[in-house]
Amino acid sequence: MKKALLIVDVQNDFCPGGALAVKDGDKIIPVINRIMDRFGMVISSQDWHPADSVHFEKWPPHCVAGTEGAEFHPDLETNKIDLRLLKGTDNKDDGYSAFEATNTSLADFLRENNIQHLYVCGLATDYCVKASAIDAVTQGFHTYVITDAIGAVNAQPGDDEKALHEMRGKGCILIESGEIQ
Ligand code: VGL
Ligand code: ZN
Repeated sequence: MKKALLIVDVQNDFCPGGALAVKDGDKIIPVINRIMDRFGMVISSQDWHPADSVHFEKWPPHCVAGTEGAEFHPDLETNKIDLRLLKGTDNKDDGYSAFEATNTSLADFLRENNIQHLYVCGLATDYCVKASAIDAVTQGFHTYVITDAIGAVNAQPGDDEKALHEMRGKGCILIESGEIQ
């Protein structure tokens, strides 16, 4: 069984002090650093928006391409990342899912590398983690969401629970980091 870890948007702007901060978003980073070695393949995604993106009609400006806010959080062990995906790069595109990355096709990459099991962690549970995990299931991958390595925007209270429920309903398997073989 070949498995990959997908680290969604662990970027400065989604961590405390950032433009669209997830509460305690940085607390998941030690968990992610600890589990990376259990995967033969580690893939990251980054929100990478142009400054004039229509996406900023819905959200405060965040993760503008090339800015400090779009960089990985400095605590993330980026030397272990094999593939860096960029998404939301078009000014008409929200790009919530890592499967919408514009520099590489994630689905093609996984198939070419014979990876059938995708483990998803990162930020944010109720947007990009959810969109990525649901796309993964829809594209036929066995998809796991690591519940102690994700964090939600929670624009409305309970959005995190709703997202977990939705992902499970679509066929994602919710697991904790300690359960990963
Ligand atoms: C995200 C809102 C807007 C995310 C990205 O990474 O979950 N959320 N852009
Ligand atoms: Zn965004």
